[in-house]
Amino acid sequence: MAADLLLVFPYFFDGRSKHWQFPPLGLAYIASYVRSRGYRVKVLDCTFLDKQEAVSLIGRERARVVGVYSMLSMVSSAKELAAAARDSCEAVIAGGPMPSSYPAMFLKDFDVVVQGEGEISVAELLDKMDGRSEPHLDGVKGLWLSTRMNGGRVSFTGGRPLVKDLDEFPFPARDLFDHSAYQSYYRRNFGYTMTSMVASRGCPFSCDFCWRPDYGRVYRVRSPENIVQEMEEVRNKWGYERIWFADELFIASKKHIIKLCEEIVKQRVDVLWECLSRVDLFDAEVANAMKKAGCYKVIFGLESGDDHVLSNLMNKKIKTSQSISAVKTAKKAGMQVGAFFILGYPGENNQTMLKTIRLASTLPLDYFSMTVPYPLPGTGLYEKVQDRMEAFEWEKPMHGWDHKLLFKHDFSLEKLRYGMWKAKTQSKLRKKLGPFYVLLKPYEIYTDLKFKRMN
Ligand code: B12
Ligand code: SF4
Repeated sequence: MAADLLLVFPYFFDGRSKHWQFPPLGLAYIASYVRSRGYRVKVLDCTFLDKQEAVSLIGRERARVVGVYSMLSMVSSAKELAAAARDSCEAVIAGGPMPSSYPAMFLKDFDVVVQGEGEISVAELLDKMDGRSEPHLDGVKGLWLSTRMNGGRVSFTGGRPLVKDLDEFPFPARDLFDHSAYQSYYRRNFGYTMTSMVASRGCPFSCDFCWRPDYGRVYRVRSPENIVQEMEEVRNKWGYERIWFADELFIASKKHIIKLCEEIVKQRVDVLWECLSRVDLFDAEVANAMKKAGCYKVIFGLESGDDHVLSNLMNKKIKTSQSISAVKTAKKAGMQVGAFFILGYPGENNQTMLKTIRLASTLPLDYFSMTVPYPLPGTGLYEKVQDRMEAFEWEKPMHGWDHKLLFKHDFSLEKLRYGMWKAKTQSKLRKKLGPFYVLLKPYEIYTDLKFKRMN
């Protein structure tokens, strides 16, 4: 029987890179919620498919409503797949990070754009189409209605209030995804299996470069019992060995994280996990509790090695002394430590960038990524450079050395790439040479000078 709702993840993995791939949790959450209201739901996850296959599966399914996810790197394929669905369904709807921040960009190709948290908006939309409630879509909050759906004019039905208690949502519908494909990809490339989970939604901070329109600044967290129950399911039912917590702010309160760790230990969940953390919320007590509960890796958003850049340009509200202390504390607790840095934030100079390069290469990090600033629509960073934007959409995910400047910068991409290469090289050499690294100090001074001279 045809599905009431077909949810499409329009991402086609090229198979060439070796990066993380996860079933999209947003779609899995919508699927489980809508299913709990009695609708038939299917998911078309294109990660391991090719486009032709996806197009013909959409046509064959003939679902009543087709919902397509989109983030920055998927706008064109989301639109292509929407076009493929158009003739065989009653409505094509869009949702996810890009449609939430730029509904107008999707209203030509889609009938409805769902802005923000999707579970209840989609369920109420299906109720209308199914005749369970009176048919006018303007009664459903969080929808942008296209001209086709609204008598020739675009309209917005008003903001969707956030659900207060996240425990009310059923766990994401993992049964709708092909775990064997994900797991064999992980085994082949990493030697273990890992999938993602989210324990909270939203973040009360306002870092200048960070984009969060789906859940905004209101922070909501699931109860420790509810989180641990899902961890058990991921481990025991789906067989994943590791979990990556994809939360924007995994550690927001010491009390909560310690309770969560105690619950994991109490329930004896035999799974390793990793998460992101801010440095100001991380101390020895938290680190030890996390390690005991199976956290083997923590990744910090350190961003810069200069306090002025951190507070005045990035609004990160941390200091480099806190970064250094958090990394050391995590190492002492026996965790692997990763970090993110941004090099060349608008307003930076040679000195501040060299401080970042030095911090990244001197801290005892197991891994770090350094990128150029990426202005995501809707952020302070984007506002600062919007009149200098040269490219907008990222056709493909950008990793490693693949970076590209999306705006006309005071620094060349070549200089920033050189800075990133210098940070990586210095860090490798320090690790290799230990105390003998002093012998390479002239090399560091020479490359500092070269970096300064580049435009
Ligand atoms: C996990 C993750 C990844 C994973 C995998 C993605 C996946 N398969 O899930 C990895 C690590 C591979 C990844 C990579 C990238 N990511 Co990413 N990623 C995330 C992260 C941390 C969590 C996503 C998640 O699971 N959220 C939890 C679920 C429950 O929320 P949700 O997805 O928003 O879904 C809700 C609503 O959006 C809505 N909704 C979602 N989908 C749909 C669909 C329909 C039809 C409807 C109606 C509603 C709806 O309802 C959902 C439930 O409430 C987010 C940040 C975040 N916290 O959201 C960034 C995020 C989505 N990524 C982002 C970016 C930029 C990237 C990269 C482009 C970065 C790069 N290095 O190049 C790549 C591109 C990858 C690709 N494949 O093309 C940005 C997107 C910004 C934007 N405006 O589009 C985000 C928001 C991070 C950020 N703040 O910068 N990412
Ligand atoms: S970077 Fe992290 S702490 Fe800052 S606003 Fe984004 S999610 Fe919150």
